[in-house]
Amino acid sequence: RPPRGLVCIGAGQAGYKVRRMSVRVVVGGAVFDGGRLLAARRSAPPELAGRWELPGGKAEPGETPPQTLVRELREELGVEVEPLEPLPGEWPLKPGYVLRVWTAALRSGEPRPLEDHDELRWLPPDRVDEVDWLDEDRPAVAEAVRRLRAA
Ligand code: 9L3
Ligand code: MG
Repeated sequence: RPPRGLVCIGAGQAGYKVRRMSVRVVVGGAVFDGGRLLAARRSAPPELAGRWELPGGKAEPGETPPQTLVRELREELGVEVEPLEPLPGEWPLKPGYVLRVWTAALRSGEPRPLEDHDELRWLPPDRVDEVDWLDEDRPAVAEAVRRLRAA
C-alpha cells in the first residue's frame, strides 16, 4: 500500500505508480455585521443536523476561495458578502476535505436559511458559546471572535 496521502494509479514488477490524493477545499465564512458573527444551524446531513457552522461549502474546480464563498452564501443565504481575509490554518473534515475560513462583510440582503440550514443567528462576541458549533469550526470561530473584539 502507498504511504498516507498518496493513491496507487498502477502497479507492475518495478513497484507502483502513485499520485498525490487530491483534497477538496470547503470554504466557510466568518460573516461580520454590526459587530456580530453569523452562525448557521445545519439541517443536513443527519449526522451534522442541529450543529452550528460558519456557512459555506465546497469549492468548484477553478474557483478561488473568495469566489466559492460569494457563490455559496448567495445560494445558501441569499446575501452578497465581501470576503476580507483568510484566517490562518486549515482544518480536516471528513476524509478528502479540508476547511478554510475567510472573514467577510455583509454587503446586501438579510440572510435567510434557503438551503442546508434551518436557523440563523447573529451572535455578539460574548454570546458565541451559546450555540453548539461543529467541532471542526471551533478554532476558526475563536479566531473570528478575537478579530471581532479587536475591531
Ligand atoms: N463543513 C464544516 N464546517 C463548515 C462548512 C461550511 C462545511 N463551516 C463540512 C460539512 C460537510 C462538508 O464540510 O461535511 C461540505 O459542506 P457543505 O457543502 O455540505 O456545506
Ligand atoms: Mg454549505
